[in-house]
Amino acid sequence: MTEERTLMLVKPDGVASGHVGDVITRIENRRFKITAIRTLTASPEELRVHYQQLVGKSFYSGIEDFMTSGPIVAMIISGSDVVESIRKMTGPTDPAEAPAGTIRGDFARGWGDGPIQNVVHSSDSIESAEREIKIWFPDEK
Ligand code: YYY
Ligand code: MG
Repeated sequence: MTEERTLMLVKPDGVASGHVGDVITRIENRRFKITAIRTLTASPEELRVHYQQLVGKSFYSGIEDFMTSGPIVAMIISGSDVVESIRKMTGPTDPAEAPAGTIRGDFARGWGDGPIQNVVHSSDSIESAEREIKIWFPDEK
């Protein structure tokens, strides 16, 4: 049980539908600490670094259009085993598959054709978290 940190983004659909507070409440209820938070609109350049493993995919342009379509809220969350815990709270990628009780299961609104709109991003490993934190919080150590 080591102290670690992760990155969460509330995506444009989560901000537009008013779920920033719900997401923060869930994080705090689990006794994790939000150690940095900012609202921003992502640039295509930042997103290409963030989603570097998806840039070559046919659906990437849809992800870019969606993720740059409105403001997002970026957070650094700290705590014991926080990376895995926040991934579990996030739920599976496809909101139609996401169980009740997960952020995606409870708050995603629409799915079907086009980019998946699944409310939040969370880092999938400690290494990803440290890489992604540098993109959205360039002044953080
Ligand atoms: O980590 P997670 O967000 O659950 O999924 P990834 O496989 O890393 O994909 C990142 C992001 O890309 C996903 O949240 C939605 C979007 N996406 C998509 O729109 N269409 C796909 N077929 C795969 C991923
Ligand atoms: Mg991922």
